[in-house]
Amino acid sequence: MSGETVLIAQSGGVTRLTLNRPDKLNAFTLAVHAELNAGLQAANADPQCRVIVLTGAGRAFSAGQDLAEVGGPTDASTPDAGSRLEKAYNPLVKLITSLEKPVICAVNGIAAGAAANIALACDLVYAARSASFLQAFARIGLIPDAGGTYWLPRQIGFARAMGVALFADKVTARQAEAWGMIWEAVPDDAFAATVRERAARLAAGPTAAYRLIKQALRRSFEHGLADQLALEAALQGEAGRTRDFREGVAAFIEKRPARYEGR
Ligand code: LHQ
Repeated sequence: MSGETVLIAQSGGVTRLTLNRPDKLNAFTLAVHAELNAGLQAANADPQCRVIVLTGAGRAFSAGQDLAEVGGPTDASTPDAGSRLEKAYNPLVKLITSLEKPVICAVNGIAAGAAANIALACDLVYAARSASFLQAFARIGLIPDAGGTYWLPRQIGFARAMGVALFADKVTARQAEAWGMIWEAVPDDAFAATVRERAARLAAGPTAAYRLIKQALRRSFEHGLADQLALEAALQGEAGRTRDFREGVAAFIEKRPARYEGR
């Protein structure tokens, strides 16, 4: 199933997608977009997959758009930056936020440009302590895209969002964790094992409920309290009809670990 630019591996309910252009710091080309899109859609549809992990090969997570592919504004043969967003990045961000399974972004090294913001669209971000996040855009005369202007003010607040966008300095993994931009910064030597353990833990969990938790939290951005309470009631109704809920309660009463099936 793996393509040339995105490696795909599955084991124990976890589908791992690895951006694989390490000599170009896993920069995004149209080929990467096509393979990543297909891989994510396949994982979402695959009943064997209960958790998705997105990571990068080599020393970077990704350097964002491959700048050699888009060229400069004077090159009439290259696509307009806005249309590249509409054709490739915006669909990718919408796809990631609509996936039914938990998506862990394992930021193994620098995440720059659009890649930093693709990470923020994922459900949980783990970063190696040596990794960093770089809103590189203003360095080359662009604005944060791929959802950056949406996630940053919500996750780290307006003042920090403005600072990281205008100065375009690296945000370290520990700073990102302290600011609430990511879930956890993990020491480099424990990074791979930690991501594996967390992914396995989620894959053994009540994944039907995870789908509903994701919907509830993601849609909260659009809602006032009354609408959100109504949404919780509807989604909880659905969760309460799952086999996993019955199993969770039975396991609690019988004082044993639950065996969740994800339905
Ligand atoms: C790269 C790249 C890269 C190509 C490193 N492209 N080769 C959307 C719509 C349309 C238009 C534009 O953009 C967007 C969204 C965006 O993502 S815009 C932002 C694009 N990304 C950047 O501006 C970041 C550019 N890269 C960097 O600033 C540095 O490479 C960082 C800080 C990420 C890492 O620095 P170093 O660790 O010093 O590595 P390096 O710069 O030496 O890079 C290693 C190689 O990777 C090198 O190739 P070479 O053949 O010389 O060894 C770089 O040219 C290549 N590379 N980023 N985005």
